[in-house]
Amino acid sequence: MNEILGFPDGFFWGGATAANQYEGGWQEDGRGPSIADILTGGSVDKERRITPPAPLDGEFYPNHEASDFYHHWKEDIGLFAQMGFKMYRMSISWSRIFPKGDEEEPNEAGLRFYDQVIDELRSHGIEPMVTISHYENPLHLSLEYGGWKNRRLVDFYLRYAKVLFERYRGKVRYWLTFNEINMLTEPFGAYFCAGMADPADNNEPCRFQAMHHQLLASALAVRMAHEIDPDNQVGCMLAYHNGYPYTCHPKDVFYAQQYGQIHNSIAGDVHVRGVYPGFAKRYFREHGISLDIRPEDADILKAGTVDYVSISYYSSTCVSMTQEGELTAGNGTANIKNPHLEASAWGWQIDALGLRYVLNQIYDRYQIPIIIVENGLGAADEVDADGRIHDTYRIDYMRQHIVQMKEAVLDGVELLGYTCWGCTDLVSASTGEMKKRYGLIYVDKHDDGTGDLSRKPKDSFFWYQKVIKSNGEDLG
Ligand code: BGP
Repeated sequence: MNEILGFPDGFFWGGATAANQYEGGWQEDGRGPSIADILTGGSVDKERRITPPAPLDGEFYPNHEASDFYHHWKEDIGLFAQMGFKMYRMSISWSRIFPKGDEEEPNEAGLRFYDQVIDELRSHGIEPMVTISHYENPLHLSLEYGGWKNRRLVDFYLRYAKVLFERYRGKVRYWLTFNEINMLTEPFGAYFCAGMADPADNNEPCRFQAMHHQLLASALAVRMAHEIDPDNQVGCMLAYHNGYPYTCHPKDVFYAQQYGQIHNSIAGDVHVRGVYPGFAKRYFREHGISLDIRPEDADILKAGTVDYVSISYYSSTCVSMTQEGELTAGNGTANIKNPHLEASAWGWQIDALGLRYVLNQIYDRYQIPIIIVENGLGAADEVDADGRIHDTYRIDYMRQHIVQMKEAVLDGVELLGYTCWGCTDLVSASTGEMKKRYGLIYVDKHDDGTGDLSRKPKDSFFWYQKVIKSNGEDLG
């Protein structure tokens, strides 16, 4: 028996971004508006607002320019290469390719932008991983069709996915169909995941219906990707909700199990096993959720299971039957605070061991490869008097998590890669702030829209460079 003693050769170290939060160029070269373009800025105590059907005069819309990757792609990829990235997870802006989403023909100028990006990555030996849909439906699909509660979006999505699979055949091998599809179990997901702008649609039946349509679209896309190129590897992406029982009362323990089943495993099981689990059926029945699932859907789901699972993991919380206890924020959630953990300035509790726990849990359940495609610390970095950014807290966060990833690998988890979130500073999805920075590369851009967009490596940049060079052995 060969024992694994560390990260495997060829481990995909890298970083991740999403077009809507990073790219900017919102009206360039024929791009149409997306749902992210009508989201105002916000802050930890001021909610972002959705302002359909168009941006309002006098409001600030942080995603319009974002970090302007649209004009800095060559420089940014050069910096990724300097860090030694093996993989870069990016997303493609759907409305750059199909400005309204329901056209027959794609926008060639939009594709040309990604041609350059993908070729540049490959020229540096960086494997691109593409998220096909990351929080940015074309806005027209929301206004005209009501977003993903409408089954017609499945066809529009497949037309778009086909263009990408054909265009990037042989150049992109790793794909993700939908970012954090299971956020649809939370109110946050109605708009971000499904583009359902009407508040009346933000209820469980609509959100699970939208999820069903996305699961169908995903399964059909997996099959299509394999037909177009058998080398394609298509994964799902789950925002992994890690909710510990708040007490050892069996009711709390059981509640925590159910919490994980609903929030992680409904979407995960359909993606990986191709069927809805029994507890989903019971949950739907007992919560008055009656979905439009057609007879042909079972075969579609069964025939389009994913090749690997990817997750975002930032923090953990506690959950309890009684719902009593002080609440704290997490990615798309607010649950009970854990007295044993510290938190980021945004209240997200830092729990590196939780990552090992989660990786084992997922691998025990599915036994297919896993990639961590988001992890990192959102912090209000400042440029110091010496002109540098000393983000030791981010280094500590990443170090602790990488230590636990290695433990999970030693536990036998088949972990293929790690792309830290927001490797270059970008707009926060939940708050719309630039101030909540995740990057190893600083971008001179601020919440009032000022800044010259110049890039500067932070201390974490040089630390991560060493980590990658040593394949995760030198974490000093
Ligand atoms: C995930 C999203 C990302 C990202 C990240 C951090 O939910 O996939 O788009 O933004 O979380 O969250 P936030 O930006 O809200 O800090």
